[in-house]
Amino acid sequence: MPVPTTDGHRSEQPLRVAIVGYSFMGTIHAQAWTTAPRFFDLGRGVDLVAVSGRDADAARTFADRFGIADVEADWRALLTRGDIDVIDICTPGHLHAEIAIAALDAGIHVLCEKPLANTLEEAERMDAASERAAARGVHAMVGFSYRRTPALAFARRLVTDGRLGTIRHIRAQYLQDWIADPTFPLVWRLDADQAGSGALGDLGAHIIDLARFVTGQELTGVSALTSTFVTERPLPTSSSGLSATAGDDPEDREAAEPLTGRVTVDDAVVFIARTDGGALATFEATRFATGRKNAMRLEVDGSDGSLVFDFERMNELQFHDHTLPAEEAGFRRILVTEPGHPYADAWWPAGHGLGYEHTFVHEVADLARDLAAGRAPEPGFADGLRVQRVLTAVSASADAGAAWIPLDH
Ligand code: SOE
Repeated sequence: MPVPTTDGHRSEQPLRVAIVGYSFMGTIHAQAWTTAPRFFDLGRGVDLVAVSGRDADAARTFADRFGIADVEADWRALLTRGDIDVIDICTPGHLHAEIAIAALDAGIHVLCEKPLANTLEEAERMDAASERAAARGVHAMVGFSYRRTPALAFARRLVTDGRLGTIRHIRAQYLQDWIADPTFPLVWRLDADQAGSGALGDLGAHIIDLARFVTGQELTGVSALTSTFVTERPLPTSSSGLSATAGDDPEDREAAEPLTGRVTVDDAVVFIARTDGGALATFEATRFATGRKNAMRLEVDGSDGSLVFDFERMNELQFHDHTLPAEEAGFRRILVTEPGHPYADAWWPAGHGLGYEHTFVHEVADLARDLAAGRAPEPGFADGLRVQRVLTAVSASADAGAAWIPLDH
């Protein structure tokens, strides 16, 4: 179903998108694709052409919810239909490489959820495929959606404009608590074969990318510790997004105890790092910070000022201008909702604020505009690969008892 553009006209040639995966990320991406052309000038509409997923009934329900005409049981069918411009990969990580490389080789643009891959080897192959494709005008983006939070895009602008001076410290945390209960079931995000890693890849990847995005610096070495606090969990009977239910084996209702399985990923990670700009950095990612729901926090301290951000107050940025007289300086709260702030003028009057889903709307809007202009979108697979190198070094360091692992970008 073609979606109207901001000027109310139906474009003759909408951007035709297929989504692979229909759970939490698939849903928020579908919502984003549907909303983006209504608020941003993409030069054309967007047509959600097809969805692909394992469970045909669930995929059909998803398709009906978003007005998507076709359900393909096998994502490979998307490659040969000839009516798809972008494949949007919202699957668990173990499927990213195969789908992304096949799509790019077939001449179809790709948006791929983060982390880019489950292994460095996969990420390298994906980056090579994206370079091959770019030479033919076919592009790939990795879904580090938080880059499109207005306050974080504004933070980057302040750093780029020199308002922080020389960066000395980066302090990044991503704190959630959705698996703190030991009876929470063994969902795919807790299975290394599907997810690659745990809090590290799921949450750590975001804050590594954000540290790079906001400061423009790369990590040059890491020393890390990880922990898995709950090693055995009940098997799920159903799951959707971050919620799930556990129960008896449906095949054996006589079973006295729920069947359990082993958690094969980290529950939490902490690591220190140095950057190529001479800063010291600390990172922490956990799903066990009770009371913290989506506390993605970033602090940056520079010689001329400091920034503080917390996604649980995502419309605000704290800024201390250290060049002011001491009597006048101090952190002040900037409400990042003025028309001059990134993305803000597309939405509501100042102070009315945005939410989690808007970051995804901004992501697909930027992608659509870049594709229309023939530009490579950011972050590309090269960014995903850089983050993957850090994830791999963090795992290697933790395995070696917090050994220092240098990184060569
Ligand atoms: C789960 O921890 C999760 O959904 C992540 O996978 C997303 O990337 C993040 O945006 C919210 O939390």
